[in-house]
Amino acid sequence: MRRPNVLLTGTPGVGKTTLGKELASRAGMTYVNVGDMAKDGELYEGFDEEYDCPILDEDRVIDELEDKMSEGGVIVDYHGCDFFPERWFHIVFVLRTENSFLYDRLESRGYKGKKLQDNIQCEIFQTLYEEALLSYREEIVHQLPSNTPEDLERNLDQIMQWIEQWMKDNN
Ligand code: DAT
Repeated sequence: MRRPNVLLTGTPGVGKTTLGKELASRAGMTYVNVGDMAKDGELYEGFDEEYDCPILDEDRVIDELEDKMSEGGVIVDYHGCDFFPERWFHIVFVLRTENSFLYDRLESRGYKGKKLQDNIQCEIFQTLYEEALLSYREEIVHQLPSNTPEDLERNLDQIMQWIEQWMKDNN
């Protein structure tokens, strides 16, 4: 049975991991956290002093994921989306969180100063939504509110329905 590949993107803290793991368990799909994968495999090509974070080696990430992606049924979670091959994804969800919620989540994650401000600005300027629109066909890019546990449940239900429909249409 063929299954779709789903991309979950958005500013750090919007809830990609929470949604992605639960979705994978409900749909029987594979969850891939690109940040964790890069950390485990040291898939970096330097360190960004300004943003205080390692620089992802995008080519190696793509090489490592290619086989898995071609099988289908993968949920990819990353706070960037412009370097993945467009053909990988059947649907793209950009999670969105209001500032006050996001601020609290990032602060409790230990972010402060410039790092905290940069991430809040990233959400205000809808950077990831625009990146997704530039990288994928507009018809497959959807924004989802991710403020409350009720939003999470609604998003899970909606995406599950979409996956089931996709499987009916494609098998
Ligand atoms: P991300 O993977 O986008 O960085 P996360 O899944 O780690 O985000 O979530 C960040 C924090 O916010 C974490 O403490 C769980 C919480 N959270 C996620 N989705 C939520 C929602 N819909 N409502 C309330 N809290 C949520």
